[in-house]
Amino acid sequence: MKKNFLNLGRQPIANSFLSSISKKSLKSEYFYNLIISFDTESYLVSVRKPVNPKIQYTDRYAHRASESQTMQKAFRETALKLQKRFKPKFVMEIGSNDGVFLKNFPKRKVIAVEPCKNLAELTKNIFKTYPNFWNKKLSKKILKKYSKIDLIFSANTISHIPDLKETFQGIFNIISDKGVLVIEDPSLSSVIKINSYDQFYDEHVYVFSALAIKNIVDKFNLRLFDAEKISTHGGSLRYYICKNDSKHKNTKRLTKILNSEKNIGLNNFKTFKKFAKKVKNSKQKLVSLLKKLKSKNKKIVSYGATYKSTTVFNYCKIDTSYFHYVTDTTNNKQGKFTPGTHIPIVSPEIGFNDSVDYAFLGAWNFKKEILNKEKNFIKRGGKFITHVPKVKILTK
Ligand code: JHZ
Repeated sequence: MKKNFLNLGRQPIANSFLSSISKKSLKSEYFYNLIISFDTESYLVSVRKPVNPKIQYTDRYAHRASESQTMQKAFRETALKLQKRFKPKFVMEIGSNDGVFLKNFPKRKVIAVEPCKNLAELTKNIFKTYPNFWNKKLSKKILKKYSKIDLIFSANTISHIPDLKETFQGIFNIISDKGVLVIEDPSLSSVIKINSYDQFYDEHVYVFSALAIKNIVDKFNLRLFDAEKISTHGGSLRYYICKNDSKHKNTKRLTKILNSEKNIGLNNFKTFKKFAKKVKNSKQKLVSLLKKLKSKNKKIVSYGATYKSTTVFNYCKIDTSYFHYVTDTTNNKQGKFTPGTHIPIVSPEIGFNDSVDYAFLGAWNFKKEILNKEKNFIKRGGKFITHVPKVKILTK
């Protein structure tokens, strides 16, 4: 049974950066209610009413996975590690974005699946790219040209596809008997521990735990045989899945992770009710801190026009009355406006200058990379604000 535990209010599509804030474009802005629920049988945490993927993954998709050094390095290391452990003849990635993972493999050995046409365009001349949504039909189409796949990788994508049946039946069709499916997604345990409620937005239809993944894949004759904690996106889990009767042995570290999830109560509705209270508290603290700084005439900007910020800004009702603008390195976000709250987005070269007193870390998951890059800002007395794990002004 699905039980709701968190209401993050009226939200726009996290990726719908506006080109203009004319009356016409504001009128066509799409909103939905972001309500999060827990399934008491499968332990799956999900958006109660997912948005139609066709309005999310368009030819204007903004996120480029290569924008951070941290992610480039993480994907390079993951590719090497998987290559060494599984020695795949062929690798397929579901949700290949700008090719940041697949570029680490010989280009004749890879297949990319990327439904956002603008992203698929970026890689189609480098390696075989299917500009399609992942589903059973596509798995059959690929199998007409290729043999079964021994390594399927998908980072920050499986959690985005509402139809689990299409996802996993398609995977079951195409995975070889000895094959491995490797999934990475932000972990529910981290979200609960660090109160990163902004991991909930339209695209994150699911925030998985190992407990939930184990239950889900089991329904599709697949088996979770290993899992690993990774540091990306504020704490993620990497899941290793194979066919049910495959020889891959279940690992001790998987048992450890499953037990630790039970210990923190990821199989218990009460945990989520408690979390919802902490989220409300975080909102109050953030808004009162920003009000206080504004009353002292401080100039505050936000650093990184993340999808996560869409949740924070709209839930906390933070707009241009608090933030002058948001800075972001991504070309196709610059010159636009944040979804729902309409704060201008500018390049850091223009906006991250001496006039800024405080910068809210929208991209808090890259705190280390950003603090390292912005030493001069800190040296001259500029300060970062974060809401994760607690609302505070960073002193270091
Ligand atoms: P970042 C996206 O979420 C969407 P977002 C998606 N749904 C998902 O799951 C995750 O990614 C993986 C900028 N930046 O990665 C670049 C700077 O400006 O936290 C990005 O626009 N300066 C697929 O958007 C943004 O911040 C910098 O120094 O929450 C970071 O976005 C750095 C390091 C980044 O993901």
